Amino acid sequence: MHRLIGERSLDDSWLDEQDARAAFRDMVRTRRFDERALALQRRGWMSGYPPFTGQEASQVGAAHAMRDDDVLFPTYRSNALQIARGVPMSDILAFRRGRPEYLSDHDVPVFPQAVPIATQIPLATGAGMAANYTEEDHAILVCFGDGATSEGDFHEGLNFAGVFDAPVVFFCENNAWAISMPRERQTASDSIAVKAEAYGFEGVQVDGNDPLAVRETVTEALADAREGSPVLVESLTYRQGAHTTADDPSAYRDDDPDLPEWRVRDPLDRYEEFLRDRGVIDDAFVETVRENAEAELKDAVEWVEDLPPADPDDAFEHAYETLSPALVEQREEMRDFLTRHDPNELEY
Ligand SMILES: Cc1ncc(C[n+]2csc(CCOP(=O)(O)OP(=O)(O)O)c2C)c(N)n1
Ligand SMILES: [Mg+2]
Repeated sequence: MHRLIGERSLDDSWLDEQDARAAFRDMVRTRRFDERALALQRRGWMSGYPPFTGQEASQVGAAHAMRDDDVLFPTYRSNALQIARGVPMSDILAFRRGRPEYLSDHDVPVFPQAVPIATQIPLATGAGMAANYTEEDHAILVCFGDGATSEGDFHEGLNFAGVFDAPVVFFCENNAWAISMPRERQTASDSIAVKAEAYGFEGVQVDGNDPLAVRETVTEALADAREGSPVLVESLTYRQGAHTTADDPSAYRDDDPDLPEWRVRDPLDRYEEFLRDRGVIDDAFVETVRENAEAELKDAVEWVEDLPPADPDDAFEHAYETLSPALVEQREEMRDFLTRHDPNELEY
């Protein structure tokens, strides 16, 4: 398997013009989505938002490597991956406004976004083991961050996958930070990829800011997984913005991170330049892609604004068949609070 980092990136040998344009289109779509979602959050449209800007190449590359029937386990940070897989933007915006996920009838096999760190990893391994039992040949791609690798769930999930030959690609987006915790303080290992060795399968690092390299790597990894060899992919990328809209990164990192240029440089600018240099895209193409993304977003936002308001009681649904007494009490407290406050007047 390749080790695709740094100067070997954006290699012409992986350049299929049609696929390359499709990746560019999805990177523009998702970048506009992220910018718009942040702006909407700022005016109180949703309570909080975790931006992914800087990780578009990583997520679009992985999405384009997946087969239609491959199953995705996303996190709160993987919106670009979901959108590039075919989840409508409106579903994700509605979710962030308190609606159940995936309101539309899209047919992307995707699990709910995991917010509790790493909990999705053993579930994804279980889904892979289930595919083995039922003799289906789809694979699973599970997303998580560098911080998730310090959780027990990460180790349990990878251990089971190794022992039971689960068809799973463990897709770790190493964006250099877990909120305020830098990668060097997260683990003393040389890399995250190297951890796969302990579970008896392959780990690989890829330049996560190169959509072609990520696509190539994840395609190979999914093929191996289907053959019974799970793979851990460490996608080296960078979180350009805040952890979430509730975070202020200036409190813990300066503007000049100690990372190579390819890692911190904007992946969209870098990729656009690469494609323009080779005549794969031009002004007219870029303009059309931007206009289409804008129109798609406008429709998505309007669709969500036309929905009836979310029911606050939904926050207590879907986890337990019968609510525990403590949760019943919390729901009463919330209902009482809402009789005294207008949710639209609350400051987030
Ligand atoms: C089990 C659990 N512990 C703590 C948190 C609080 N928390 C939210 S995001 C986060 C950091 C995750 O970092 P990483 O895995 O690198 O993902 P990133 O946010 O960088 O995409 C933490 C500790 C949580 N959501 N779940
Ligand atoms: Mg991280």
